[in-house]
Amino acid sequence: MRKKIVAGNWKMNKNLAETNTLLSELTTKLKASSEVEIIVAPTFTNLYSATEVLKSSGITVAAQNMHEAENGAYTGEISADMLKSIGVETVILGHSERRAYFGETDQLLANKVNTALQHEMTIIFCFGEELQDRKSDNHFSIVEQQLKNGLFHITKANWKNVILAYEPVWAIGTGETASPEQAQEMHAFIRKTIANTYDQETADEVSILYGGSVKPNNAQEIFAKTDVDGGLIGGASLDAENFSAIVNAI
Ligand code: G2H
Repeated sequence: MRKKIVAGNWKMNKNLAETNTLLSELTTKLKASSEVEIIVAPTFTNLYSATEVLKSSGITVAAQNMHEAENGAYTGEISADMLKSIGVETVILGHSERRAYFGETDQLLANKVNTALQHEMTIIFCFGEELQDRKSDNHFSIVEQQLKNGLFHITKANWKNVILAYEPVWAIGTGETASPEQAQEMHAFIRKTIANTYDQETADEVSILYGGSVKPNNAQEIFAKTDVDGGLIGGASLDAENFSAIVNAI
């Protein structure tokens, strides 16, 4: 059975006090369950306190990014070892905002993936096509390339540390959502691509999340699709009521 996962990507939102308030609201509203794994990704400065607040809540903490090097002269960057040393075991890599605004390429992401795996971290690997790719009917080949170039160098054994997040760029923070059918079609394609490259078992076991304007009013129909195993939630994860409703929609 694949894991159902709902992850909140808080992006560059919430200071320390706001983070603690939202986390304590979440711990009140959401109880640890074997049905769904809940992950939140506050910004770097609040990760340590988040791990403390969430201790024994069943909710885990992820970082939104990390550097590929072990350490060194990389002003402003954060390493895998630093994350692990404060109890953060999961990292989001390849979010479209990192790709678009910070020039993260497939090659760079492949290096970050390797570093995260060397540290036995779990990776939420994000990818997805832009609007022009979908309009020109290239969305499947773009997604396939992103996976092949950034991720498919890993071994079969490494897949136990990987969660995929398909996020069509045209649906991110725009209020536009892929229809449940569009999400299902792409998720099925992703699973088939993994089966062809690795094997069916690997494809069947990896959780594939959908991300892009998931809200309480559309989560249930998206999560109901066979190959959608949960969501990576941006805007709606900043409010305890909304995020809890989305978790409960699984
Ligand atoms: C996509 C998503 C979370 P939102 O970026 O990663 O954000 O739900 O605001 O579209």
